Amino acid sequence: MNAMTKRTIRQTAVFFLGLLAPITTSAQEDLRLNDLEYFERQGVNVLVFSNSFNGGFNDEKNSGIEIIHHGVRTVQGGAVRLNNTPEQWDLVPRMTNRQVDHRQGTVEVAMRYDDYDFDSRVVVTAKGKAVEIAVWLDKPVPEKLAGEAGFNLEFLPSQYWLKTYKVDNRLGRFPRYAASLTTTRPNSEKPRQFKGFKTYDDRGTNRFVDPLPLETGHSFIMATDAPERMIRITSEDAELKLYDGRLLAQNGWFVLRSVLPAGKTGKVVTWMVEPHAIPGWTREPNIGFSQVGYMPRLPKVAVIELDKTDTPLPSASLLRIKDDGTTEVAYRGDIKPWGPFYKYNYVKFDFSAVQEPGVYCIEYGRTRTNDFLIDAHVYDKITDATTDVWVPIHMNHMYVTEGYRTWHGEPFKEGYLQAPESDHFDLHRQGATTDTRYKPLELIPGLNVGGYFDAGDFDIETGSNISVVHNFIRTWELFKPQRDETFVSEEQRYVELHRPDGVPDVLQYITHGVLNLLAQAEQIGHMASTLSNSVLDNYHHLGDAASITDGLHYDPSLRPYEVSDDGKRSGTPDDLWAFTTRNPSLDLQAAEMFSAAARVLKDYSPELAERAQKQAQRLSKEAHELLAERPNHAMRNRRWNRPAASIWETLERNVGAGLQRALDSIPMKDEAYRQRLRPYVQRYAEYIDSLAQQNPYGVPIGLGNWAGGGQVLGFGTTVCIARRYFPDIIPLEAVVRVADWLYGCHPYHNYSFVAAVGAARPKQVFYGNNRADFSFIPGNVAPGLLFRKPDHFENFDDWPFLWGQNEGTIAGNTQYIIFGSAFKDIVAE
Ligand SMILES: [Ca+2]
Ligand SMILES: [Ca+2]
Ligand SMILES: [Ca+2]
Repeated sequence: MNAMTKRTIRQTAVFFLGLLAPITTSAQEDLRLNDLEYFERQGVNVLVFSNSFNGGFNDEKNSGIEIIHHGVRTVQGGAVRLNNTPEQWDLVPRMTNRQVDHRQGTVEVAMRYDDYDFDSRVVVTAKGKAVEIAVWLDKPVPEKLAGEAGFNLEFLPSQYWLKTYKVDNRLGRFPRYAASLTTTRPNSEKPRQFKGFKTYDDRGTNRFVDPLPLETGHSFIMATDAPERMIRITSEDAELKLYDGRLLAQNGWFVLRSVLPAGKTGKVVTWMVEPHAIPGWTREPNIGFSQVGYMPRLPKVAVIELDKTDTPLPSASLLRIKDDGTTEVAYRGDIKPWGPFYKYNYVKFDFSAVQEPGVYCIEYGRTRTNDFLIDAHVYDKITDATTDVWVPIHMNHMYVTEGYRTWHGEPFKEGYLQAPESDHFDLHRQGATTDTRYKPLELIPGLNVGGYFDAGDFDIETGSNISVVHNFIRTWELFKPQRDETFVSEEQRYVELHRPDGVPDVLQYITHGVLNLLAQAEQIGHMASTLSNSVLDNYHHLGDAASITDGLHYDPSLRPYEVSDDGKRSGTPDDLWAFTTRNPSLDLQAAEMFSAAARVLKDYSPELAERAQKQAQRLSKEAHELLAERPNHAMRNRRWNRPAASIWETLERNVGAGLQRALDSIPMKDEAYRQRLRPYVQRYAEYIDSLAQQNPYGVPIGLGNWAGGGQVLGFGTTVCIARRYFPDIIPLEAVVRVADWLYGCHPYHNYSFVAAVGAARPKQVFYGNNRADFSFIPGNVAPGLLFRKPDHFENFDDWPFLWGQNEGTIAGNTQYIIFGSAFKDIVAE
């Protein structure tokens, strides 16, 4: 019997038996290695290094052996590791070989730690409903790593906490919060961390913290009380130990581990891992729709994501929730198949015909969505939380308060030191020369003013801060928003949310960005690449930004943790550094921004505008001279370094790359320009059309290691502004796609990617700087849907710590303000 026949029989059975339990044939299949090179049975996928440890930020909790269990990636990190509970900056193995043997049903991976000249192999073999994971060594574990190297597998805390486990014959429950035993050991015993950095401040003890196991045994059954998470793991040749990684880092996972035996070669550790599959399980349909709701006359199309074994139903209904709380069918319509896209199958339900304002929900088979509005005003508030809450909370060098709550005190009062030559943990470098008049570790005066925290961290990324100012300038020039909900006093270094002060907030936000960037240009002479942490142990800070550093100037003549008699200096090297290697192309970006800022600020703040204009001219002149000395410099091809005429070349080459800039120029140009642009807008409309063929959502879906939210916002903004000038070419339907996507019409789940905004069901956790509280900062926009190879899209909403899906950035969130403003403007037409 082929799979299709089986499915048909099962579906038919379900159909005839109504809602009785489905027949369970397919769930009884064994695990088999599929064409996408992972082990599969209905409800269980076991991936073996489909994603290896090579992301930008070391251990991203996204790699190694992974298990997608009833649709949720709950297990990852399966590999030979050097710590009981590895942190982000602990060493990760480099995959040196991966071999898939379909005949034997095995995947073999070779991995290597270059720092220790240590090689190992892991062989995974399907054995009925389980996989055998075996670790092989051709040479014994290096002496330095004996007792440290082990095979680890990590379990997602938010899916396992509060659930039971059984170890041999003992019972236990996964803790909601980490509160188990630890010990300390000499630093000399700790395997090296990334580039030799240290994630911890040992307070002068010279010892590191090592978690002790919660349990030890040879047989583990995890989640005996939750069939969708139940996994049985046994080992006859090795002891299994369960650890809680959250003791060291809030983003740690539960870790099951077997230390590799010293002095041995061959097959040294063997585990049998059997993830339970619920008989007859089919993934619930995910009905994607806009949680913000719909305007009466706009298109309304839900995209329904179905398990590939699920047979689409012929129709779906829109239910109206009446004023007395009862429901009635407002519309019943056909389901239109779209087809497969990666792991799932997609159908659509178009209910555009319904235009009567009201409260509605969608019913598809047994699945009913939460309610949403159809109303003319549903989009009115989509940018308010971002402008009124998210942005001011990210203002650096200010005390920020809201009602009874203080978001943070004034950070980095001691200012910034000249970075010495160094490598860095957040992908920065300081070259051999400082390119400034300052000596390494000398205080650069005046930099602790203005600027925005980068994202979930607290550094000032100069490039991103330039984008922020650009985005606010664009918002101002396009829409002139007079909204005033924020009190900003640069003199008092004080910000209060929801307190109008008579000045449009956007002008204050531009000013705040410009103040830091101007300080860089004036004090350093050019733009710093970043103002960032000098030590890793305060880079991963979670808490009040004002407590990242001690606020005292670092004085190396004092002992660590010692404070000078006058209370102004300390021996703790926690001050942030300015990375100052000169980059003329960054200076050019800054010059362009300063020039635009001078234009916007000339009435509001003439003195600041004049300073900005002065730096714009100086930086531009010097940068062009420096670039001229580098004849083959790649920057020659960058847009800001090309004459204006080249816009047509750019459009000719790639209409997507040039259209936004071309559209932005329309107000300054004549009718002939607009006519010359028409064919390119037509070409862009064809691209928009082609997206609807590529995926069921019709937006550009990124497959990178950071989800493609920024790309979607950029696309949405271009579509909106193209529609503004060429409504006969760009259909209204294209405009709503991006809003639908952001607010819930996307794969995996149907929650809005924008925190707390107008939506019935926004996401509940984000990778903001309050992520340790499993919370969010209102107005944040998640990068969204992260692709894991070979066929899985994901956005966790119970685990905030994966930055690639849940972190919002200042550049991205201010881009959202432009998109939201443009979108409101277009749909109001
Ligand atoms: Ca950063
Ligand atoms: Ca204001
Ligand atoms: Ca300090």
